[in-house]
Amino acid sequence: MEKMLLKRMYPALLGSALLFGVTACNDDEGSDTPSSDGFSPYVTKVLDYRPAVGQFTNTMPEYEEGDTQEDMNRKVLEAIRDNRRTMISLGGYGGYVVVGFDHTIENKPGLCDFRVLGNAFNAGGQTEYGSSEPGIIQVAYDANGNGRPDDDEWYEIAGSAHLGGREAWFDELQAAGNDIRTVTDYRITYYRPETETPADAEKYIRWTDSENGSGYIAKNGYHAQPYFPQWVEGNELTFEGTRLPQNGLDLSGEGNNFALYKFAYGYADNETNTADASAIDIGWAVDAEGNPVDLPGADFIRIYTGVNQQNGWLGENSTEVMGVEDLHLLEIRIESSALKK
Ligand SMILES: [Ca+2]
Ligand SMILES: [Ca+2]
Ligand SMILES: [Ca+2]
Repeated sequence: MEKMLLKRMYPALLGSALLFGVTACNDDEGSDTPSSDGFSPYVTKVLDYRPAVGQFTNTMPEYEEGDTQEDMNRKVLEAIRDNRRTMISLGGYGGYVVVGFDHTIENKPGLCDFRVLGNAFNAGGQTEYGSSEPGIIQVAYDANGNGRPDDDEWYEIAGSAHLGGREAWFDELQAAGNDIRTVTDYRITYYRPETETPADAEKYIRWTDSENGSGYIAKNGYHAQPYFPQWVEGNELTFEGTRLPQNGLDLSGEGNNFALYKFAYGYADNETNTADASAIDIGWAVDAEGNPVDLPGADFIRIYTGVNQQNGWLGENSTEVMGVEDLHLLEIRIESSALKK
């Protein structure tokens, strides 16, 4: 227990290391293995799971009649804890999950600190695109030590398309009609459908957004269950956050071969789980004005679907999550500067 407390406190001490004349960083090198300190490198808590509307909502994980929010949180935890790697879906834009750990994921200077596992893959023979459904990542350091992520403790990881960043494919996809803007303070509302068997499947669940946009989540032929999260009360579902550029391009021109282009770094479910570019440096966290913040670590991580786009028969862009890994506990060393090319 004492060791646990020390470990828990350690990141908080880092910020004041100079005051004490401590060169603590080096002492800790190499000791962060699961076997020596007993901490899990994986998710140990699910605080909230609120997917948006989507073709995998209510099935990943499965909603059963009568399930409450707590039941769904527990099902998500059963899926993604302990390296189980069972996929959960966050649905369309804005859907999110909030997870926690049995320790603080340390923010080591110059190094990536964790990665969110998803199901992104490259199309055959391609490095630029495949299935990339980027989730935006936020981190919270429990500064007031109350065991909860308070509203003023959240900071967003500024990935490659944040802060005016551009991707190599922007021009090509803009020419194809995609909205390639990154919009901060974006807000979307989905409306509960009146029927599960719409006469026009393309007009199944309506949404409106803060950009004066509106549209529908279509019901496709592969997934017949309700797409509106069934344990959520009320007829509207609203999400807010940053909205990323639309990264889906129909290569066929006939709606049957969608390439989902990859962002350079800093998102979930965007790169393959083994690629360095799927790793995240807590040092990339920024405040609401885009200024860097210097966090000692992360106690909680929130992931939300970052793109609002329908991709033909693929359906809506939805971030999937299979877990989170503390790279330091797993002794995986990835220098973050190498990812920011
Ligand atoms: Ca770091
Ligand atoms: Ca707190
Ligand atoms: Ca995915």
